[in-house]
Amino acid sequence: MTSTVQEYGIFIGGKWQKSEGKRFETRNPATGEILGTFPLATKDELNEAARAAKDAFDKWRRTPAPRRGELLLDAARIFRRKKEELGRIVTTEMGKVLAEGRGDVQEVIDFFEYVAGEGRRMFGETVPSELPNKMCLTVRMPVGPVGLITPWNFPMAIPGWKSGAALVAGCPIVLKPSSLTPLCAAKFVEVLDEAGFPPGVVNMLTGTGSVVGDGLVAHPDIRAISFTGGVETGRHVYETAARKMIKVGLELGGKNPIIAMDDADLELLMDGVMFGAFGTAGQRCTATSRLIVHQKIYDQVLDELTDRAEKLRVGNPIDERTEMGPVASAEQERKVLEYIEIGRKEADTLLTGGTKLRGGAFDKGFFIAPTVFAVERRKRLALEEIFGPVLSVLKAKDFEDAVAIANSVKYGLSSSIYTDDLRWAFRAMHELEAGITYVNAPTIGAEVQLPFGGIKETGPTGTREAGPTALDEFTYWKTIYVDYSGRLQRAQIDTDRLVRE
Ligand code: UN1
Repeated sequence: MTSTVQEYGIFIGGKWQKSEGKRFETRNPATGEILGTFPLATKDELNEAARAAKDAFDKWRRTPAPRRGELLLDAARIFRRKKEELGRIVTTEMGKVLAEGRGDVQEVIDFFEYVAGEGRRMFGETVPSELPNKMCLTVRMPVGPVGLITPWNFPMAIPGWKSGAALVAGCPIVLKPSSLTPLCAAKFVEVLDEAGFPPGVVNMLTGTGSVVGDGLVAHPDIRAISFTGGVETGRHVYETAARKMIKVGLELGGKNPIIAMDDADLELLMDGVMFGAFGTAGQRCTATSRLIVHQKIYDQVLDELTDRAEKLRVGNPIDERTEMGPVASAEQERKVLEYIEIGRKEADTLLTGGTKLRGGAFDKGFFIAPTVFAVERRKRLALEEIFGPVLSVLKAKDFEDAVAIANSVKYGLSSSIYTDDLRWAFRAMHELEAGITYVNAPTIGAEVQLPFGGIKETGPTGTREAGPTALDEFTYWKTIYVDYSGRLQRAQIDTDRLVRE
């Protein structure tokens, strides 16, 4: 029996359409099974989607924000109903373990519920005027149609963050998902469609970075871009957006450290490091990719870590017992193995792992053993983002040295310290160069009601997704002055201090 592979289209103006473009496949990274085929949308289709978003803008911006929020709440309810089905799709297409696949969907539910409430807040300010019978206020205005370019590692959650904020703000969206996870994107858009967003408010195009991604950033009708991905692509997006003089939100990866002080609770530390480093097979922007250990506990930590990493159950992520799945693609596998090779060449000490897993079911997928290297501070494994199950352990003399190592990279997304000493904890909160600092918890696992983003090359434009700050990417501030005095009043000139009549 031949099973037919489902063909998906692009979503423009409220309709699924066939595309003129060639097609590509999406596969399960654990088994190689083909999950569907998707179009490489063409330049014309991109223009059509941008046009649909532009045409929808006027009505959508005039739809009261609480109503826009209600549609997100409706979508959240559908996500809740379909959570198991969608979680399994995340796991099947992207390779994270099932608990995390469900978590990916949960993050959409959480954020949609949260940001729907922004529809009823979206506070501005009222500010006193220096003149009598005059009022001043600020309101948020939507920037216009926006382009959302999303990665494969959170194939529901990140489209959820970006679209939830854009939609409640009043911006129609054109979503361009990663070509590794188009099925998740299609399922995501199906939910928004079912929730009943008006035609043109939600659009989705699969395709190449050069046609769809670049095309979106450069398109004159697209008024802001929100991008999550690698630094080099981010730089290119930033430059193109700058030439067009539009807003751009960038979230570009990390080399996130956990500092382990000599008073750290070791059991707690090990649980945190294992989850932070090998959760999602290390493929989170927030993944713990450096463990910076106080010299006094260094040897003990290395021993424990090696032991724990060797016990981790790697396998098909759809099996509930699996603790770590494959990496997401052949390309990812190649990149991670390349870094392992660099570690070997640079004479870093390989403590465990360092190989592609082979034999039986492993041969069908992209499985890499949980890998731990002891690394010196100036080595490439200590500085560069790997985005895979590879942890670099570094030795620090004391707290100051640990912070210096932590801050020595070009990234600044997440960070963490394990200690029971308040002085170290509070100093770390202030001194770690990162958008997020955890105390006695790993670098992953941000919650949606708080700002998420980084500094340095992780977040050069200073935007923050999630939390109340999510709206900043998609709105600008309008300042309004209302003079009800009935005469011309001149700021800075009519300086009489008292009202006399
Ligand atoms: C990412 O990897 O880009 O904090 C996002 C976390 C998740 C989000 C990660 N909630 O680990």
